[in-house]
Amino acid sequence: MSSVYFISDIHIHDDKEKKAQIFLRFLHFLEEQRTPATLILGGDIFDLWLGAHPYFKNKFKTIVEKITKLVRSGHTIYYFEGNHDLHLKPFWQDQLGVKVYSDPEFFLFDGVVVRFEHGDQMNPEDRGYHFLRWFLRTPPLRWLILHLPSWLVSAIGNKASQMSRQYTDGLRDEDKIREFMRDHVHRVFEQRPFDVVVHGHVHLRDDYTFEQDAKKVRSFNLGSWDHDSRILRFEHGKWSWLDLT
Ligand SMILES: [Mn+2]
Repeated sequence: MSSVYFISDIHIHDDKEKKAQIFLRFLHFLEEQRTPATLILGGDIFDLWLGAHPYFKNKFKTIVEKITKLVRSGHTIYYFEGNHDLHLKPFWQDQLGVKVYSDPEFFLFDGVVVRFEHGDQMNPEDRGYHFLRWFLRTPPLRWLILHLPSWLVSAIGNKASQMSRQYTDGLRDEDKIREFMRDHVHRVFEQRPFDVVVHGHVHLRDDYTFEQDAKKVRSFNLGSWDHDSRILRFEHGKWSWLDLT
């Protein structure tokens, strides 16, 4: 099968910043490949994207145009909602043809069972966030986010995004993050096994191999684009990091 690429947590603020340019260069590289690829956008690609508002479509116009071209030329793109980009279906799925997920999903790539999730449900102690996640996805809130005027949504969203960042920065005990991340992986493996699990959200790049139920399992965290720009690639049965920095 063709190559599969996993990207998350770029946190793009606008089309012109360096991270956005690197991402666009990568999308351009995909466009030039002879065989269509599979691209998994793992959430928090944008620092803020809510619903289908023209505000976001205009702000990230060049990226949207590039993704539209990729879908039209046969590439498969999946978008997992993060905690900075949500209620994506009306625009990203219904208009652009990108399949949107808001929960973990299983894929079969070259006979390898891969579980993907954004990763915002990995920390069981994070009860406040789990409530917020549920609340933001209830029908009334969904309706509000989709129908409030763009300026109001972006104002509220920017504030929420700031708070979320302060929260993430405040929690930089890397050993602790690694611990709850790996605990989570063992726990979900018991619910439904896989060969590889890929996640993002905690901004801590990780490549962890373990054995469970006599099976060798691998877990990747995609890290963030704060210091470098890496993409995880699955090609010809092998996993590797692609450094775009
Ligand atoms: Mn996140």
